[in-house]
Amino acid sequence: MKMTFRWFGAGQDSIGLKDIRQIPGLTGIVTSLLDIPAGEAWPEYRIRAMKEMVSAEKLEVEVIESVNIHEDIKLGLPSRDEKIENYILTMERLAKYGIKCICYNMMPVLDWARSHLYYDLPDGSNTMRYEATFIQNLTPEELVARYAKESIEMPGWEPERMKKIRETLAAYEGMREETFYANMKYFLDAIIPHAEHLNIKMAVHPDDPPQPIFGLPKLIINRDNIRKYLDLYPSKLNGLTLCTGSLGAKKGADIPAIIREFGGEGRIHFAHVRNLKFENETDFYESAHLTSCGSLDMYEIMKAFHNINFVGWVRPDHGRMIWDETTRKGRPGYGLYDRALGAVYLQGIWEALEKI
Ligand code: DNO
Repeated sequence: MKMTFRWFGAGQDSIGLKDIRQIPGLTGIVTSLLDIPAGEAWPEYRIRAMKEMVSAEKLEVEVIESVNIHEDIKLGLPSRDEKIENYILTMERLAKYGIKCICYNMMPVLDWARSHLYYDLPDGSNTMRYEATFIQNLTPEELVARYAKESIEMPGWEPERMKKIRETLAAYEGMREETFYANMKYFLDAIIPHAEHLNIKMAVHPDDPPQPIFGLPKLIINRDNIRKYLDLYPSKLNGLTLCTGSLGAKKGADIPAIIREFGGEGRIHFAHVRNLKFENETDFYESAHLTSCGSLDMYEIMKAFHNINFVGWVRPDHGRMIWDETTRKGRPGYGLYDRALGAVYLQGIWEALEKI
């Protein structure tokens, strides 16, 4: 595996590449050009500048997280073709600068969601939390306003997207699951041949959390639906970002089995590895990465990756805010220290697995 770290980009992240570089064992970062709206082609000069900035710190950038999918594509609107063409242009330009994997998601309207962004834990740190009834009692606008007040910005909750939230939610009303799958297939049919030609691994991220919010369809949430999605275009380049925290937020999900099944077929390209602690059947908070801190068995998860000889990219995922980060403005879940501890912990497990 290659251990990486998420960096939101110049001017978009309070954490610098110089700090990230000091985390032991990292090969590189995963990043994006967050200011470019979904549906537009990424200009080559921007990709080049990003690449040069990261290379100057002796870090690699081989994974983009994310190139977002425009809502018109998910909804299957006639305007999707132009957005898909732009997506392909972006893929071509990224390939030219050494990008080997693109993470994206098919979540309708909202990327990941939490009820609390800075939930206090007894040890003085804080973390993100998901309380299902809390979210159900909010309107979409109230949730967006809550995030806007508490955070500089949630990745995936870009202000431009959120301005049209009511309109976009309405567009999904009554959409059947099969229509959604057909729209995804239309997208995959168009882009995967280019991914094959460019040798770019496409890695869809599961829906987070794996339960409906505001009545929106949530499809990529479990083993069967992942199978269905990957079968829409049976190419190795149509693969998965295995996110333990997203799939693992469904109680009872067998993450190691999912890793063995899809990883064994070479369909897992990128992994987000983190833990969470269940409070009841649906609610959880995001704990430190250690097995002893949460509900997921991180040793079994890493062992499954080891069993399949995983050579793809891994990153620690959301961390708690610790050591005074609580007072610093930052993107929820993406402070420096707890994620750095996570990166080192996961590498420790890996080293032991290599030596057993
Ligand atoms: C949250 C992230 C997601 C992820 C996208 C991928 O922390 O894991 O926002 O980047 O869903 O497109």
